[in-house]
This record gives sequence, C-alpha cells and structure tokens, in this order.
Amino acid sequence: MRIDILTLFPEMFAPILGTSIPKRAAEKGLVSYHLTNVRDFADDAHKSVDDRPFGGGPGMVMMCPTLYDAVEFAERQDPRPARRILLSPQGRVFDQSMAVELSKNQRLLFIAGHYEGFDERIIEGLKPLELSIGDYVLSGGELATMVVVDAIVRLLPGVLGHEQGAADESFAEGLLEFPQYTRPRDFRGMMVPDVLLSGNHADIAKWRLEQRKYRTRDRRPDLWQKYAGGMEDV
Ligand code: 4FV
Repeated sequence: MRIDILTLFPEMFAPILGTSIPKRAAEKGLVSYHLTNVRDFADDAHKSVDDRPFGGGPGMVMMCPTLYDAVEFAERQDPRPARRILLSPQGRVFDQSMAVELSKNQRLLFIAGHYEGFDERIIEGLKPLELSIGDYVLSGGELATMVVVDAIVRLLPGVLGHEQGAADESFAEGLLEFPQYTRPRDFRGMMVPDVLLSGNHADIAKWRLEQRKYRTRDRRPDLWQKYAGGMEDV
C-alpha cells in the first residue's frame, strides 16, 4: 500500500511512522509513506496557503489553488489511483469497520488541514472521503491522520504476527474486549479470577463473553443497542 500525506507540518510524522508497527510494516515493504508539504505549492511571496473567509468570521481558510496543486502533484508520483481522505470534524466518524474497508485499498492520500478548515470547493472538486476521529476540535488534521494510518496499517496482511490478538476482534463483533490478566497471580491482594487459572477453556470462553456483554451494556449503550437490539439479556 502507498500512503501519501499532504500536510503543512511533515516533521510531525517521522516519530509516529518511524516507530513500532508502522515502521516495521514499511521495513517489510508492506507500505510506503510519502509526505508532501502543501506550502511548497504556494506561489505568492508570502508562501500563503490560507486566506480570510468570505462573509467574514474568525480564523483563516485553506485555499483551493495550493491544495489542488499539491494533490495533483502527489498523485502524479505514482500511476495507482489514490483514495482521497480529508480529515475534518464534519466527516463520518472513523471506526474499526472503516479501517478494515480502507485497508483494502492500494493507495491512500490523506489531506491534513489547519486553521478554521478548507474552502468547500476542495471537497466539492476533489471529492475526498471526509473522516472525523471524533466530536472535538484539533489544532490540525495531522494527529487525526496518524490515528487513521495506524489503525489501517496494522490490518495489512503480514504486518501483525503474534501481536494479532483479541484486540482486533474488538468492535468486529460489536462488543468491547474482555478483561485481560497476566502474572503475578496476586498483585497487592488483587487476584486473577479463578476461572482463568482453571484450564477449563469452555468456562473461560463463557466468562469472557459474559464480561464482554456486561462491559458493553454498562459502558457503551450505543454499541449494546446495535449488538443486542435493546434486548435485555442475550
Ligand atoms: C478533526 C477531527 C479536527 C479542525 C480544524 C483541524 C481540525 C483544523 N479532524 N477529526 N476531530 N480537525 O478537529 O479529524 O483544520
């Protein structure tokens, strides 16, 4: 998979993409990262990429010409068509099923914004998939891009070895994960549940499913509604 990232702060990405699983995935040749600084496409003396909003109001808006030039330049660097993804609070809220779906693409191109947001014609013309990582306002799209890239890259075949674990089933079945325990058995008087030490795999599986249901019902009524369709005890 080829991942292009268009940003005003390319220096933010090296620590994240150059560490742990995202790094190893690139070392294995399963993904390549390509950073493009949008400001390199500003053609006025002040290298400006943003301007005041028509109609007034606070803040600045990212301009069309610079961003279009940056996208078209990045896309010319590889013949494979790119799935354009723009990070913004107005987007669909990202989740595991979207990570799975996006991990099936050959090429992704992320547009990370700053300021108040984007000139609407960037969305109208470039028709990116608008993604939000949650209902809060960040100072830029870079952190959101890193979150989405991390969630996708770890799903690429061959990236995760034995790490591929229970966590990945999370959400896949619509339930939160069961509680995990490891040594020591007794930590400051807090014991590991006996069932997990029983060796009885049927009992362990039963207990874990009960825990997943209880946690989901208790902590995520939205997920429980989807899973249990509101039925009390399933
Ligand atoms: C955001 C989010 C987000 C809004 C203005 C960057 C900021 C600035 N992106 N999920 N939540 N973006 O807050 O994706 O452009």
